[in-house]
Amino acid sequence: MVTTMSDLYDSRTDRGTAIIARQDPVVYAGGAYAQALSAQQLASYESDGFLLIEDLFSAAEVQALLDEIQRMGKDPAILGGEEVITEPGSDALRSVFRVHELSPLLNKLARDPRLIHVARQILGSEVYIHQSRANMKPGFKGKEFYWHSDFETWHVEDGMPSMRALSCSLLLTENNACNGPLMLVPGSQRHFISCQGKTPENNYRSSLKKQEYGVPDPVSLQLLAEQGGIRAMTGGAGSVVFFDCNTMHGSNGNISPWPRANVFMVYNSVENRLSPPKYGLAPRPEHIAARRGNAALVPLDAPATVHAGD
Ligand code: 6CS
Ligand code: FE
Repeated sequence: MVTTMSDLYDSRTDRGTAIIARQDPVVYAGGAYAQALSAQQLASYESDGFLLIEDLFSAAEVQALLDEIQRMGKDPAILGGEEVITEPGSDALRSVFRVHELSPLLNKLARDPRLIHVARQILGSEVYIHQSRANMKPGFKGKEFYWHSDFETWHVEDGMPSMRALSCSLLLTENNACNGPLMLVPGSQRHFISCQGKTPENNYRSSLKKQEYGVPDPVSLQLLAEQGGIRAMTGGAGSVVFFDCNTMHGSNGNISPWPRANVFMVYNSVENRLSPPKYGLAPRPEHIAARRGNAALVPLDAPATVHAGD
């Protein structure tokens, strides 16, 4: 007889929608694994499911990163690759994935002490990059990202076992009320919304332009928003938002003239490496969900290791 462990976070089965209480911590190991956030910042992250830190990067650092992303967005070698996603209905650049491996400057950003130590502290272990991307949200053309929990997708489509990952979004332009800032639902990280609909093969080919599966139902969304409200992550370039992998979020289209460019690093715990995807789905490509490139990242300020014979 084959017995299978039931999945705590079942989603996209033929059952209806459901709200399931989170069984995983939000802050691991009491937040003692690394020292980056104050006790107050950590408590705020734990209760809201996110934390906005303004002006974490200087104007010069942001400019260098923006220049690099804009250069990548014009590089024929990159434009011809599968890492590039265009906006639905136009050729405008929506996202570039795997930026931490396409660019040495972005690789350094992934290992920057201001980001990686926050991830290590919250996740209570060493970390690696599960996914990185630049989202361009160009003026007039940038389309919305509908409400979703990243974990719901990563659990079903990538086989991520637990809620032990977080995203960090570095604002490369000002994010204001008009250009489609990230919106988060405080407290939503404590509820897993099980979604309806069976995932088609190769879903990522369309989902990264417009998500159709893993979309939460309106009743659950209304409940979450009534409990926690909705907070828009507006701030100047150089600000950073850290948010839990299960925090409900989305953003509106950008009909303003001002681009909204952000770079995302998704840190996953080395104790939460990917299993096979659910329901026999084929694994998504490496540039969307790292399986091979999952060695612990070395922080930029880590003491140099002494090799035998040195
Ligand atoms: O499918 C994914 O992994 C991506 N999709 C969305 C809408 N957000 C998270 C992630 O970048
Ligand atoms: Fe997301």
